Amino acid sequence: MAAHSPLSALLAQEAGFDGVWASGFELSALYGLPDASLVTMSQHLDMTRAIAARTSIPIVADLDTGFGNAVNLFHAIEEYERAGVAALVVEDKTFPKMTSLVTDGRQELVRTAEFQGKIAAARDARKNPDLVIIARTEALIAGLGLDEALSRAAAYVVAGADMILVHSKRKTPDEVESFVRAWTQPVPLVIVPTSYPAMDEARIRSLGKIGMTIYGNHAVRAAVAAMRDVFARIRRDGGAHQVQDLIAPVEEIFRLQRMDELAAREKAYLR
Ligand code: SPV
Ligand code: MG
Repeated sequence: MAAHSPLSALLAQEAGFDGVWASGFELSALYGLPDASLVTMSQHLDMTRAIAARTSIPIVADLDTGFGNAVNLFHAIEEYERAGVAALVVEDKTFPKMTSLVTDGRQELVRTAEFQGKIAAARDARKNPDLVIIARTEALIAGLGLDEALSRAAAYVVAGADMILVHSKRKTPDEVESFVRAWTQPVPLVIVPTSYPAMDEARIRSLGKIGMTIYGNHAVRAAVAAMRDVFARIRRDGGAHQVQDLIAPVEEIFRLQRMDELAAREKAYLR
């Protein structure tokens, strides 16, 4: 499940998700900015570190394009590995990137060989061989077709990717399903079925080759919908007297903040 903060990551963990997607889109939205390489690596890395400090499930970090070329990516991998992530996703777009799901966005891809160099750099940069390097192809997002997406993904496997993320903005699962059916490499796939939610987990499992599903932006969208509702209600009613059932009790926020630990420490150390 996507997260943009330690709090949203904690809620994802409590809901039972296997991992947290440290999403670039979500963090950009949190700053009220487009997801177009405007939020810096250090901003995203700080958020990722803060998530790691408050959660115990694996973090899949969204490195966008790697914040530059293969040398920038090498540095990013070292930093994110030190931050404690379990997996990293790097996409084959040019830097600065354009967010994937926007209609008629400028979607430019780097050359296949250049991206292979990035995967090689990512592999060499990691110290722990269990750090999962996920190569993401945006060929379908860029409208380059299934053959280009398959040939790029195969080339990224040759370069050493542990998994392949194939992204699509079709409103139906057919494009991704065609990719999955045609995929013959011994490397599992990752999908982000945001624009094709008809692809539910039962359908994903039945395809057999998908090792990870990312709910890409549902945390920030849920937060926006909930805040908008409550804010409108308070404006409409001229007070907060009707929203108690719509919002979490303050005690629930205390629990998420671990106020009990604070109280125990006060008791133990304040003299
Ligand atoms: C993100 O959540 O930042 C992603 C998924 O990369 S998407 O926004 O669909 O490209
Ligand atoms: Mg992203």
